[in-house]
Amino acid sequence: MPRTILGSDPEAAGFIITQIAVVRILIDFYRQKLFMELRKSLFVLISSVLLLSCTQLSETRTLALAHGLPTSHPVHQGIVSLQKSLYEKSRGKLQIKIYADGQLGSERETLELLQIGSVDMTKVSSATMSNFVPDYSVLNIPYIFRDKQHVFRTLEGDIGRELLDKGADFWLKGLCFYDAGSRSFYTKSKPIQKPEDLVSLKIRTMNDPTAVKMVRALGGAPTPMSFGELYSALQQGVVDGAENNPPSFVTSRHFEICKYYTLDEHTYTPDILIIGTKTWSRLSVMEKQWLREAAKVSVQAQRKYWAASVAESFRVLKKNGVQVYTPDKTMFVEKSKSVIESFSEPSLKRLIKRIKEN
Ligand code: EAX
Repeated sequence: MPRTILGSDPEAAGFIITQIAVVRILIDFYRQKLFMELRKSLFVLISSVLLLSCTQLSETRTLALAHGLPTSHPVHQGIVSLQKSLYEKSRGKLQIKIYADGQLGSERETLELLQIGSVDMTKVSSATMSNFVPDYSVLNIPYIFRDKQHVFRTLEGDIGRELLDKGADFWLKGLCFYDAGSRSFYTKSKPIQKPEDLVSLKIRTMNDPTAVKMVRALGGAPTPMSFGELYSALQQGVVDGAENNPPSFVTSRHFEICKYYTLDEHTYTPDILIIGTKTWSRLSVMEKQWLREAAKVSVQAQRKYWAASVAESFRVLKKNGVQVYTPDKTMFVEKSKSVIESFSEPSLKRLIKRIKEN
């Protein structure tokens, strides 16, 4: 009699049922496994998408900016306002890390680091810059500017723009100028009331041929060296004096050694914010725009810091017993005329003419 396995043989039926159960469990297991696998892949997919977008969101670029001034200096404060403004404009995507006080080297060394792309940005005096981009030397000619308004007008107009752009030919693109006021002599052992008082005095100059020529024309013995070396050079008598604007004289604490300051205001040598073209070319269009806008903001802020710092500098000088002289400038103007006359290169002569007529 035919019989169903189930009906006729309870043992066999039990075996089959067990087998079916096992198969079901196995199917369930594999289903679950498949589901898990799917879940896993989905998880991986979602997290990679999230991760990717987060990376994009948090992708920041930090530019290293090195300069030689102390952090109490108004030009440093201007750079801090650049840093803040850039952070705000880019919502933290483009940032600046500042290395002040010559931590990464002298102005000259820092410019070389920019050229090879090891440092991204710097702020130097246009005097130092003239060693790399010759056109800048005209800004350091004694008495080429009549007053600060003349300086601002020149630097804000075509001449300033052309100079900033010119740097790119030498891997040093200028972004903006900062106010560095006017420079005057300070000395250790005697006041300078007329150019003759400079005779036989060793005067530190910036590493700039025009500054060297000027001190020589006025009768002093020029001794070029970097700003960072100057305090101990004054202290040890390597030089008898130097020349600079009031905030630099004060924040460097050179006034602790030099007690005579003569406001002959021979030059209005400005400071320049520079970015290496190696770095500039790597920035996106947006990043370039943020940086340009932040530079503009910092120029206005820096002028205010500068004015406040000049006023404060004279208070500090007075409190510390520094004698400040206001000499008859015409003697200095006359004696330093040979500097401007020494410029014979036609393009520089044209530039000088344009500045004077500005
Ligand atoms: O660039 O070297 C100097 O005297 C400069 O005034 C200063 O470092 C700013």
